[in-house]
Amino acid sequence: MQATSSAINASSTTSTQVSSVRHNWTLAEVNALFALPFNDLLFQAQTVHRAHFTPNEVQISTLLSIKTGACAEDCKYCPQSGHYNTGLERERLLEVEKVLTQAQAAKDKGASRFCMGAAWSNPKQRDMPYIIEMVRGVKAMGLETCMTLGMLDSDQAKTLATAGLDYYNHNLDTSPEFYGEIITTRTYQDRLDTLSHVRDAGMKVCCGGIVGMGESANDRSALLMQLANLPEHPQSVPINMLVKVKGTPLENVDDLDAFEFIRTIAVARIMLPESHVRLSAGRSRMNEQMQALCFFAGANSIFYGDKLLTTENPEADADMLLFKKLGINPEQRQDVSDEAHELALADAIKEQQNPPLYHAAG
Ligand code: SAM
Ligand code: DTB
Ligand code: SF4
Repeated sequence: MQATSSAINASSTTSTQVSSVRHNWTLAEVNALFALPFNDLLFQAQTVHRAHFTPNEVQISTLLSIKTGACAEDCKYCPQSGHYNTGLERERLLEVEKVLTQAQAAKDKGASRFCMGAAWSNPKQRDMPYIIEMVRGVKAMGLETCMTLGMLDSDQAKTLATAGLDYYNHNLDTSPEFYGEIITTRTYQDRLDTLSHVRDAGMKVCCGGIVGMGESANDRSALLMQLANLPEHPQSVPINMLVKVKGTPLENVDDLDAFEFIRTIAVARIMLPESHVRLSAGRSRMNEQMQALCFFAGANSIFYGDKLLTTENPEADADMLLFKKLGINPEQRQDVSDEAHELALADAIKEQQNPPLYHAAG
């Protein structure tokens, strides 16, 4: 990609200017950042990063699939969609006790946040008591909690917030223009509505997307523009590289150029200066040097543990070794202490003394 004259203007903008939190990005401005010479872009991203975060710290989250496969949605990238035959073994909602055992193992391995994901379009009311027990139990262990359960209505968002859920993950996935090529069973607006329920309920938002799905460079810019122009920047922004799974419609899509991926991280860092940018799915196919460049470009969060939801992730030991080589330290959890959370914690500790719930429904 060649540097254009507008890109040169973006390059000469001072880091103070580019690092302010803005919600009025234009596509031309985002494209100009992407078009910067690689070193100029990475230098700018690293400068913004250092203005907002402790350098050499990376937040680590561990994922668990609490309900696997047979999803009603038709997301073309997803091994869990019931529309495609990926040979994935379906699993009903896990028992609360099993989830807590996994959370403890993640904590023992050093994770500060535990993210629970379900292959649902949206949670059903009958599932909510179990979900709430999971949030309370994981919180009581001193871990931050995150869930991704599909669309939420405003009551469900409030219920989860009251139970003490810290983060809700719901991705925009791609640009509004490319979205219809990837998902037909729910709209972009449905996603924006869920995000607004999550924000209104007072939870932190984890929202990002996937690249490498055959989208154009303009689509990547438009996705970042959507994220940065939300009423509040998501506190956490996962940038996933498509994991190509056999049986999904995207299994044979062309690889995205590695530099284009690193540029996407850098532009995200500049546009979302106060957000944690997560180097998310796809790390298993990235070598150490590529991951190191992503950290230099401003990624400061990863999924940690040898499995994402259903696909592989680097071994935890390999990640710790990489951190050691790079002088990176895992970020300590940021303490959240509001009244609702304190109450949830006390409740959870009390409920730990009662027998756990077992779930029969799917
Ligand atoms: N079912 C819920 C939903 O979609 O809202 C939550 C779980 S879903 C698996 C969470 C996110 O995982 C998706 O929005 C997508 O961004 C990401 N994801 C799923 N399959 C992926 C793949 N093959 N490669 C990269 N990211 C993927
Ligand atoms: C996100 O943005 N990426 C994670 C998490 N949020 C839930 C999921 C990645 C899933 C990759 C495919 C799989 O393992 O099933
Ligand atoms: Fe279902 Fe989520 Fe996969 Fe889409 S991404 S098919 S909603 S599990």
